[in-house]
Amino acid sequence: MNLRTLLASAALVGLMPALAMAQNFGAADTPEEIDMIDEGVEPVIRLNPDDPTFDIWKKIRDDISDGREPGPINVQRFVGGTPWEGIPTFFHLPVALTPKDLKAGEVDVAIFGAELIGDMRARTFGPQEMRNPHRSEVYRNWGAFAMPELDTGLTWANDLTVVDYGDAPTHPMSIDLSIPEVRKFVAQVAGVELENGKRTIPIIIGGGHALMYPDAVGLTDVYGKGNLQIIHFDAHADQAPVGFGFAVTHGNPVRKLVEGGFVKGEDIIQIGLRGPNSTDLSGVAWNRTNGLRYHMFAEIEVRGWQAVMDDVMAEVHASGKPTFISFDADVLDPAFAAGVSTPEPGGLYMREAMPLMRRLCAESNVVGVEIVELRPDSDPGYTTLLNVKSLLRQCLNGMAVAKAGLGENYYHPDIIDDGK
Ligand SMILES: [Mn+2]
Repeated sequence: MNLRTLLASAALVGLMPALAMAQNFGAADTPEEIDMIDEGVEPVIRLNPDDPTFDIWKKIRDDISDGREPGPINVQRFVGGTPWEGIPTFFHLPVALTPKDLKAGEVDVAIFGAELIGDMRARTFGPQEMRNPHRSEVYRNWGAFAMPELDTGLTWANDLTVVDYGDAPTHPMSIDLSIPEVRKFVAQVAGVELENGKRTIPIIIGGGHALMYPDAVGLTDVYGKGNLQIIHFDAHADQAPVGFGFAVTHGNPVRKLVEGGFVKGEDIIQIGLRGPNSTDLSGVAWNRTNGLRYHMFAEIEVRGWQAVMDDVMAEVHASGKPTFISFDADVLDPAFAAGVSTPEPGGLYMREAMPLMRRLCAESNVVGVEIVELRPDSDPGYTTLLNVKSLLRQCLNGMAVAKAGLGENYYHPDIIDDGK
């Protein structure tokens, strides 16, 4: 049973007293002679800074820039190639390792991984499997052979400068130690100023949804507290009032961002909430009190997807604030994305998610994107990766539309019309 299930069911059927009772039984079962924690003392096991591996997970190599000019590094040997050969990076993109590389290369988008181990999410392998060319291939041949998307006719791989920026530093055992480092990492990428007056856009591949907290806070470090709009795709509301005593979990980043004053409730739009494990009516009341907008599946059922999508786009246009897209893959129906930590039937179809993702990345002032909760090893068909890679491509396609200065809901005229 995961945190969300536990909390939602406890809240819904009034099991909180039973949980408290279970804790008391646990305490009573512990013999006094082996109780090593004095009453009133925090049960903390101290870390050992003398351990030679204490900070190697976040210590940057001294020689990372030695013997080379700053800028993206193409690690592929040949001018072009097929998806199943070469060195696996996200979409076979060039690599960048430092903010100087991003600056020197005028990099529009830096894609990087972030695992947050702990929080009921072990190693998810989300980022590495997104690089893996033989797991659910998306046919983007590289170099001279890059192909356009057949809705805009644009080839984002050539129109944008996109790199694989490696992975954010995350502790192999502690979510708490990782969160401040991810925040700094995001802020460092988003802080890179480009000649065109824009900044590099970080795209974070997770990893659990606790990432939403350091990802959004890192963006507010650059764009200002209270100055960020979040489009939050999720089956779950992620505003749980509790989290086993932990400050940030996959179940509460929305509440923590609002309570911390980083993002205003009215600047959050949630899409796709459903099912018994999402939230309860007190959570819905919290949303309403704090001014969040939400488009639950019940609304989609009643009004239809097109009407809801039009409302989302109107809400996004009305705001105009720098936009962060938080895409929890469990918003998709498990038929399309079974490889997530908390699948919930009755979700978005790919054909619904694709145009909205493309339009958001084209028509909002998007400054950051995260795709989280990937757990490809629980999806033996790797359909999850196929679909999520495709959605990431649609976002990049949208960014190419924006960079080309093309209009609202843009389609290439030759592609929607056969000319007859
Ligand atoms: Mn989530």
